[in-house]
Formats: sequence, structure tokens, C-alpha cells
Amino acid sequence: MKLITAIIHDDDAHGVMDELSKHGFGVTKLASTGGFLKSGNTTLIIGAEEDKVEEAIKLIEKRCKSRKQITSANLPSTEGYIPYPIEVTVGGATIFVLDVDQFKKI
Ligand code: 2BA
Repeated sequence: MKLITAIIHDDDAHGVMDELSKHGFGVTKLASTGGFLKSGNTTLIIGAEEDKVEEAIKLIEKRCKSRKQITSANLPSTEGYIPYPIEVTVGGATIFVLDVDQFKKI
């Protein structure tokens, strides 16, 4: 068994969860925060048999889109730091697939 961890945009969370549930995957949603933007995102954890991992990833991909977001960075100057806007592309999804040692429901 594998554990899929998918970090996605909050606005995509419901669509992805619906899609996964419809196809028989168990899914848990966690509220998370990105280290760079310091803004909210969603982390989904999905336990799946190894031969189902690719299907789950395709469903996540189907429902997640990438977005451009503006954040501010600090440019050093003689008067300290000047904030300036930078554009970053966030997502569709950041996905990790891990081995599961044990899976129990008791
Ligand atoms: P954040 O850390 O808030 O990052 C948001 C977006 O900012 C990233 O999108 C990336 O385009 C940009 N970014 C991140 N770190 C940067 C840096 N040091 N310099 C310049 N730009 C940077 P994504 O790569 O699509 O990541 C979306 C979210 O996925 C991240 O939100 C974070 O919550 C998670 N994530 C991404 N890579 C990760 C990793 N290796 N480990 C754990 N979480 C990760």
C-alpha cells in the first residue's frame, strides 16, 4: 500500500475530493500553509493500493489547475529593505508517494 500526499489549492479541494470519492478512494483533507507564500493551502492524504496510485494522480491532475500569484520579496537597499512584487506559479499539485508499513482499521 502507498500513501499519496497531495498539496493543492484550496479552491480545487472540493472538486478533487469528489472525484476521488466517486472513484472509490478514501481521502482525508488537512488545512495546511505553504512555507513560501505563508498562505493557506490544502493537503490531501490518500491511502491506495500500489496499482491504483497512477489513477489517483490522474484524477488529482484532472481537477487541479496552476495559478499565478503575486507575493512580495524584500530587496536590500541602503535604507533597509524595499518590498517589491514577484509573480510565482502555484500548483496544480505537489504530490509525494510514500510506502506504507502497516494499514489497520481497528
Ligand atoms: P508555498 O511554499 O507557499 O509556495 C508557493 C509557490 O511559490 C510554489 O508553488 C513555487 O512556485 C513558489 N516558491 C516556493 N518556494 C520558493 C522559493 N524558495 N523561491 C521562489 N519561489 C518559490 P509550488 O511549487 O506549486 O508549491 C505549492 C505548495 O506546495 C507550496 O506552497 C508548499 O506548501 C508545497 N510544497 C512545494 N514543494 C514542497 C516540498 N518540496 N516539500 C513540502 N511542501 C512543498
